[in-house]
Amino acid sequence: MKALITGVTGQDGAYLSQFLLNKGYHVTGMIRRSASADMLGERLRWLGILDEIELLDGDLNDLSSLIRLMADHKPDEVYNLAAQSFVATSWQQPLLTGQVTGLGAVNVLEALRIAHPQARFYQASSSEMFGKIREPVQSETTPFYPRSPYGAAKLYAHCMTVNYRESFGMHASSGILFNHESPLRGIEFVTRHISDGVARIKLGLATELPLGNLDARRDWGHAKEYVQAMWLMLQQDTPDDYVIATGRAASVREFADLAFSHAGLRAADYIKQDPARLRPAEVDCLRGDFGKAEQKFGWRAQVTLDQLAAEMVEADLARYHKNSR
Ligand code: NAP
Ligand code: G4F
Repeated sequence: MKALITGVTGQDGAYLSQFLLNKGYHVTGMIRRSASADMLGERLRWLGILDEIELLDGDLNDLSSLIRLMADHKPDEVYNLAAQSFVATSWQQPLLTGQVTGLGAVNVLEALRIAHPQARFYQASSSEMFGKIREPVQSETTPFYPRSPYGAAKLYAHCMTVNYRESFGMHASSGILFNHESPLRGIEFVTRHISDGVARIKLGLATELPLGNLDARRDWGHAKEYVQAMWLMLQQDTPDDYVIATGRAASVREFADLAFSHAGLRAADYIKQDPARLRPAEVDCLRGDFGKAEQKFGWRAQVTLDQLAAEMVEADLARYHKNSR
């Protein structure tokens, strides 16, 4: 089996590559041209799989590169994970976010439709589409109300995935994934910002941790488990949309408490409220109903929030120890 992953250098791309390699797949990752090409595969290197993946140039904004990839490689499965994925940045760069996160997905769908329509397609949709939530626990049937340019762009990509499935009979599925984290999470996201901050404070490299809205609640799971759900969706005979979540929600403050206490510290002694980190519009609370995924293909999250926080803090402590040697 051959898989093509866009966004292969990101958190999910790295874990999905590892998962598919273990299943015997030939994995091709699309990477965009960068002057820092030697730094690009850092997460893949961390997992020890960089040399096992075929990396090819392409960009979500460049339809011709996508058509060429589909025509030349004819992958059985295509996972579209590439995006401008940081919500806060989407207010600073709304047009780029729309182009990459929204239209970019349609470029991939078009490339497939033109060059290789029989491939199975996965779109990385997001719980951010629920935004100002219409139901306390969100499922596949909950109405959407995006609260950020990122959420709006993801919703467009999501609707187009459904549309290509219904219009052209393509095997296109959309995973509405709630927040998922890991030691490979980008440092700009709150859980990794916290685990990195805890490590620096523990090692005497910092004295405080600036944070924005401490009351925001998220349904945080472990990325390693979530990429399995992506694959399971594409193994179904019929394409569909699925919520992937743990079903539990915790606040930023609660996650910080877990992370600090894992290092033997008290969060309240170090957190500093930073108004610059507040967002123009906030998503207050997300909590997902994963019942459909569990019923259709037996997926359920196993890792607890405490285990996740501990793993992330340990990994950041290890990174600083390694760098200081
Ligand atoms: P991530 O770590 O931010 O990775 C994003 C990837 O997209 C990177 O490989 C990046 O490449 C690539 N990319 C950005 N712009 C591109 C372009 N124009 N052309 C080609 N590649 C481009 O994101 P993630 O956390 O792994 O998430 C994977 C996907 O799931 C994203 O679409 C995200 O929006 C979505 N999602 C994530 C979560 C979550 O909690 N993690 C939840 C729901 C949905 P560079 O390395 O070159 O920057
Ligand atoms: O970690 P975050 O930046 O993730 P956010 O905005 O929920 O988005 C992530 O999850 C989405 C799924 O729902 C993905 F689609 C998206 O790509 C991304 O992976 O922020 C989480 C919460 C927010 O409410 C934010 O306001 O944490 C709050 N927060 C408080 N202080 C902070 C901070 N967020 C960040 N990044 N940094 C802070 O200092």
